[in-house]
Amino acid sequence: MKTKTIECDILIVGGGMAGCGAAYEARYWGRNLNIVLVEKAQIERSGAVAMGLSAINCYMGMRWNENTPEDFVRYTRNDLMGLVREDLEFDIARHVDSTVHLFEEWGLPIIYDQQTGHYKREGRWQILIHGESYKPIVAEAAAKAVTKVYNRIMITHLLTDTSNPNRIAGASGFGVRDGTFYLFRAKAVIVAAGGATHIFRPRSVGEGAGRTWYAPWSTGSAYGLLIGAGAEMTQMENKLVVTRFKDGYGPVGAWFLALKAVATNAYGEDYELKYKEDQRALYGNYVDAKPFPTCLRNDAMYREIKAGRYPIYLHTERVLDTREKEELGHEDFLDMTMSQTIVWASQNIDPKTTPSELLMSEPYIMGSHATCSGAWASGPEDVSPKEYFWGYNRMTTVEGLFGAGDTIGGSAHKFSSGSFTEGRLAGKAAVSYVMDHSDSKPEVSDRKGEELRKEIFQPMENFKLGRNLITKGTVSPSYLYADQAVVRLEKIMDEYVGGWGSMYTTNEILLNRGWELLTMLREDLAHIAAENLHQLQRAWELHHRVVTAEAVLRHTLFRKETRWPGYCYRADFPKLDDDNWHVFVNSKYDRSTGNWKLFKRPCIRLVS
Ligand code: SFD
Ligand code: AMP
Repeated sequence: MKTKTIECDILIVGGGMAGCGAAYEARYWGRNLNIVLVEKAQIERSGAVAMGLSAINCYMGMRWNENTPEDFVRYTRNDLMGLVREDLEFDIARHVDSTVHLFEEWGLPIIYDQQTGHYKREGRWQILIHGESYKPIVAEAAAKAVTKVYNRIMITHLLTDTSNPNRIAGASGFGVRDGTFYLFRAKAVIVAAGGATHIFRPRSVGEGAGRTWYAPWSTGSAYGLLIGAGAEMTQMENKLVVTRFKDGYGPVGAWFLALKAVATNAYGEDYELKYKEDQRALYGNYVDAKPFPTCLRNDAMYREIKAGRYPIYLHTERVLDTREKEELGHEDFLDMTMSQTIVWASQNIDPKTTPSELLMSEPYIMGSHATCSGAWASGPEDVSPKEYFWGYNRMTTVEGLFGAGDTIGGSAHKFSSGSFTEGRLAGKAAVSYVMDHSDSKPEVSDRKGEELRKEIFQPMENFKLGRNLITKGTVSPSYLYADQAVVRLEKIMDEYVGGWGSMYTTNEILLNRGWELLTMLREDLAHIAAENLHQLQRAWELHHRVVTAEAVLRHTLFRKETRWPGYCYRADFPKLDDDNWHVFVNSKYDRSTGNWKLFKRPCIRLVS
């Protein structure tokens, strides 16, 4: 196996929406810098937008006076039950329109409202696009901006400086096609490696194994890499559960907002606001927010399901009454979630005549949808209070280490456009950082490089030695495969940390037992075997998923209240408790001892 060492000024890990934004903007400000982007897949079709999207869910429309950044802060604050970093939300909102205008300039077809001449709205914040080719269009701009794109290289570890363990120095990884070991040395690193699926057991198992709403290749690298480098994390307990079309996981936004479809219980009753007063008793006046918060909509559905009044139906058949609407409904899935169209075809569902079942998904870990897990980052200097500002926008608590998109916590509802925008903000700040520190060059020791090389390829060694002990099949006395271990992880998280199999419910005793089981799984990771490079990639994705899961569990244990019903219920603390928990839950992992430290950070209101 060859070794390659790459020197650069700025290293971008992950070429999804945020990574592409970082690449574009870093080049704009850092004309002469050596900017490198590393992607485990192929940026033209990588990340959550690989399949395309049918809407851009974050657009203010400021040129038409549709919304202000302050409006957006109020919306996200209400939707997240009071807890968002208002400085980060505001910063996204004030810049996101310019991002969308760039997309249009680069060739993304955005749909116009013929009467107003504005972009056609799906909802207050969402606009409609013909988005099958969204990712290739965005990726082209990023590829033109950077010095070089390294496709098909999986980053496994972030590396810190030999003399300052809290200063980033680069990253290591391997070529998933040729097995080359890579050592990237960089003055600043921007992690944009997406969210996490398959932490919790998906609803689709067996014949549908692997199907999830969020991309199965969102493997928690953003969190696994950052936590391993000692970065402070926030809101990892803010798991996201989304209401989706059953089996195909088709999104619901276009149906509720653009097509104005209604969901009912099995007996035809519109249940969404039915439990408002019961919810108020537990969760306070957040129930009065408009729109009704995402987690409370889930909670209402959950109550119907618990009462046995399901299936829940989305009445597509009541709204597809014109050719235009029918096209919109079909294009929604053909652009973004083809599996739903396939489910319709294979289950004899014609949406014009038959309603579709809705169901709540398994939990995901993300920083860009109706949730805000991720790294604790500095905000912009002109907006952030001193508690939220330490020099460079979107820099984590590790010097020179930046993040964007799903990587960054505290700022929900970024979606694709906001993630690209946050990448731009991080890219610009990383250029400042490199220029301000032009005389310092972080170092990674050669010994460290050699140790990493051995560690990264160990699963292949495990396979080579251990396979001789197998007489039949895949059950080995000395190793386990990544796909066996991921099923074990999903089972632990589902049963102890509030997955769909436990009705999203957990308590302290369950969580403590879950921790014991997770610790045993962590010990067994030393015995993962990889038969080939593809399996080696699965092995490292698993590592990142397990670290992410540990953070989720520790955070869930620490927050002694139910803040987001419909996402997770602490049965031992069933109420929302603003007196004690109107705060961010943050954590720091100590890589030398393996201990987690959890603590509170203030949630400061900036917009009235
Ligand atoms: O409605 C490594 N999203 C939607 N956003 C919208 O704006 N409109 C919609 O209509 C959306 N819908 C939707 C969405 C997503 C999905 C899957 C569906 C439907 C079916 C959300 C956005 O897609 C999401 O917010 C952004 O994409 C987040 O951006 P970012 O950059 O944080 O994540 P990414 O795009 O997945 O990119 C991550 C990249 O990192 C790579 N990577 N590379 C090297 N080494 C490693 N170790 C790596 N680990 C990961 C990945 O390959 C990827 O390229 S709706 O349903 O909500
Ligand atoms: P989804 O398709 O569920 O990912 O949602 C796409 C967008 O529509 C997101 O911005 C959601 O917050 C929003 N959305 C979805 N359903 C509703 C609803 N019933 N009411 C208000 N907003 C919604």
